[in-house]
Amino acid sequence: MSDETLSNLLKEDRRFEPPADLAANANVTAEAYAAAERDPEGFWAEQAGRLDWATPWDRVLNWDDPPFAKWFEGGRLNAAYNCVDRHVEAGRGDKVAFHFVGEPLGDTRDITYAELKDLVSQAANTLVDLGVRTGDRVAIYMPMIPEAVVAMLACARIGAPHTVVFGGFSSDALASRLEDCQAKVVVTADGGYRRGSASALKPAVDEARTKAAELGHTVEKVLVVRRTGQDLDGWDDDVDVWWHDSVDAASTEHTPEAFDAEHPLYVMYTSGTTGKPKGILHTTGGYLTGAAYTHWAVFDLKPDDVYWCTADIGWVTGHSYIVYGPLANGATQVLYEGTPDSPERGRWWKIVEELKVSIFYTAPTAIRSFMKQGREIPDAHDLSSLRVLGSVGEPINPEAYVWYRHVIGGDRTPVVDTWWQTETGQIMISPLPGVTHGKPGSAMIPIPGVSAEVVDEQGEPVGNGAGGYLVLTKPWPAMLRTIWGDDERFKETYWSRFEKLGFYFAGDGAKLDDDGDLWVLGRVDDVMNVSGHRLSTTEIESALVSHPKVAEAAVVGAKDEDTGQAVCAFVILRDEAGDGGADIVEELRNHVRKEIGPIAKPRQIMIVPELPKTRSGKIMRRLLRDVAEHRDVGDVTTLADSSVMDLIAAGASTGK
Ligand code: 6R9
Repeated sequence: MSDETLSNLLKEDRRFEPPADLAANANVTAEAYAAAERDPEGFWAEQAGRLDWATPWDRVLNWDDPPFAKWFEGGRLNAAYNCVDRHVEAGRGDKVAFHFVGEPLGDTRDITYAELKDLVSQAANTLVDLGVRTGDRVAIYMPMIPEAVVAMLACARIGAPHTVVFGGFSSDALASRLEDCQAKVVVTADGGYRRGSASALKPAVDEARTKAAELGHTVEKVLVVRRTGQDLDGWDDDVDVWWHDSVDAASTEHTPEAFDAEHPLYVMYTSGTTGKPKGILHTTGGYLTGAAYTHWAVFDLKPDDVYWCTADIGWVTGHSYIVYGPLANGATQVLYEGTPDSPERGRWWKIVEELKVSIFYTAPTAIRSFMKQGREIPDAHDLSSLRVLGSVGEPINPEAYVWYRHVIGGDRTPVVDTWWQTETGQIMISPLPGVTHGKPGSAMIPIPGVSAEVVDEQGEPVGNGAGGYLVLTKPWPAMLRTIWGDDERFKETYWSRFEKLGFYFAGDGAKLDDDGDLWVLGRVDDVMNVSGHRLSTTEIESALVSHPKVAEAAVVGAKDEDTGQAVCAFVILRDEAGDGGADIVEELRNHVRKEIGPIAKPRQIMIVPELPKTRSGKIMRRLLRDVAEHRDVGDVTTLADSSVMDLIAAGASTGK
């Protein structure tokens, strides 16, 4: 890591102390760090005590055959029972589990824990009627409606691992996942509401079923929720079953069976750097322990909080922080179906105001798009109910962090920047809102019970003020257990790089500042090498976003004859900046030069209307690299909106 690169980040000197009342009543205190370090297994055993176990475990961690972990060996439990029934049995059946808000205005529905228990039991009975047995896989391809959560919990209740496929994915993506995990049943809906209109889902399932059949895999049944009422062609009476005909008619009695702590809970597909997506396997006891503990600790959850995580359940964040963590903790949540700006740009803030949301968890990309639109939009709403804000998915640029805290949080709310991955299952590195101060752009330190380091090529800790690879040095309960059907790829991808040391390689670059606080720099493959200097894409993006005219920026390294790689930036301007003026490109190039140094000055800056993003808001830099290096744009199937590339390519060819 070059000296210029490091010193730039070390310049951040803004600090935000925890609010006094939050600190005084915080769920976690500073002692937790030391206690967990003294006895990590004892610490996690204590956290597992948050759950109801039908049979207690004999051994907290079996790490005899690394990297294959077994947590809470011998223990048995039911995840759905823990997320639903036990709250009803404890007399909290009337508590709202979900305030569901559909995209069409006025389409709302509150679901209590008692109602959720009935719904999950009914759906579990239906899945059994459809032939699903313990261990069978069920795919879920749904909009963000309560039935999606119900379907996940129904699977968990009968021990059938689910695989949720994001509703924005194509039928090809769905087919390959159905085939890879050999899903017996698909749960879907006729469609969902997005940007003011009904978009179809069921036809993609029909296509995926045909494609899976061509690959030699037969999906036996498709359970269909009627959400939009749109016409459906191609209904197949032998396969397709309406939810309202089956689930609504099923018994609300269903006895949950306890499963082994290591029983598979779900498979979540995530894209690898190359090749086919990896099916990340999570199991029951350790995963639920990790999700429940972190949700309680990192968001300082209290019984009367109204919590809202804006992720889609097709992403791991939706699994850990809409379904398993919050429900295991008996929280009241908002579940919102649509886009942030439909039917108007203030929709999210209207929901926060109306439902008095107190904890809000979203992604930096959303924050930057609100910055782009200007603060008048959130300012028109009363956001005073908010007390903790969270960020996930990418490094949050310091300017976006400060804007989030100031404009959305009214400078009262801590911002927790939470680093974790599909593979980690739970938040790993994050401030604790009542304990740690906030530092814009830094994910700070590992939470209690988690051991992370920044190391060099040899696996040696780099020490404060230096950069390297982010590794996890001890097993943790929600860790992935393997890649579905591919133990070798699991070992190779995550455990081979520092095999002798037994470290988990996260694939992210990071640095420690002089205080020892951690800054995630993005994927290791996002690190550029310009004339022998290592530059992080994140850092140059943050420099661009700190310019008042810039809303969002994506930086890639493109091949360059002189410098090896050259910095190419794609920039979205804030609405109020108009076209930025005639000299905007030079102005921004010089701004980066001033912020970071001459080496980081972009060779090229393109002003674009949109950036290509995945469903979880991550910028697909691979596609931008194609544009920067004048190649045809490759596979766009995992983009949330594939037409974006046409807009960018059109801009690039006109030299804008
Ligand atoms: C939860 C989730 C994982 C990758 C991860 C890293 C990036 C996530 C971050 C962050 C910096 C944060 N990432 N959170 N980078 N700061 N707070 O996003 O899972 O979709 O598997 O992505 O996302 O690069 O390695 P997943």
